[in-house]
Amino acid sequence: MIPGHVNEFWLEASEPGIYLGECAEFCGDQHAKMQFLVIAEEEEAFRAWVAQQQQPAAVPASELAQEGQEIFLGSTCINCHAIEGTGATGELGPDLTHLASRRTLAAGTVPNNRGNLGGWIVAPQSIKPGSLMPATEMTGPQLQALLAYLETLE
Ligand code: HEC
Ligand SMILES: [Cu+2]
Repeated sequence: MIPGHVNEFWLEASEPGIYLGECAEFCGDQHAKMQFLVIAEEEEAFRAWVAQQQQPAAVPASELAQEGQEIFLGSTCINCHAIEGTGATGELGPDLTHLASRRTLAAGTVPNNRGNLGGWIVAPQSIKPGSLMPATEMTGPQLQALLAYLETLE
């Protein structure tokens, strides 16, 4: 969160469960929208999750999702986002390789579903003013294809 400064911390959950974390120091406009979920699991389930998260993104199967991937790779998204297994290696924004497996978008701001994802892409500032993601203009059909692709990123 602080450019050039690496913070490390240790979380200890004594029982499996979902715990909500909050940024604890006022750090800017969207401080209230800086949450994170800690999902604590039994070791076996955790290891399976890690192995799954280390896989590159699956090649999209449907024609619509393939079209969406082309739109993603052909637009500014790749300046800021990486998707393992594709040519997208941007580092300014979150890695999207397993986007569809996340429960929320933009650091706990909204639930991760199709409506919020579409709204986020065309108008991130309306969901989180001051966010470092600019709006991307696209036609309705382009957005639908892009969403079909992003939803394959389990
Ligand atoms: C200039 C850099 C930039 C560009 C271009 C950009 N993004 Fe982002 N994106 C970001 C940043 C920074 C965030 C984190 C925003 C936050 O949480 O406040 C983000 C967040 C996201 C998220 C939420 C991810 C999560 O885990 O919460 C998605 C989905 C996303 N971007 C998709 C896209 C798509 C699709 C495009 C292209 C149409 C795109 N972005 C273009 C910088 C960018
Ligand atoms: Cu904060």
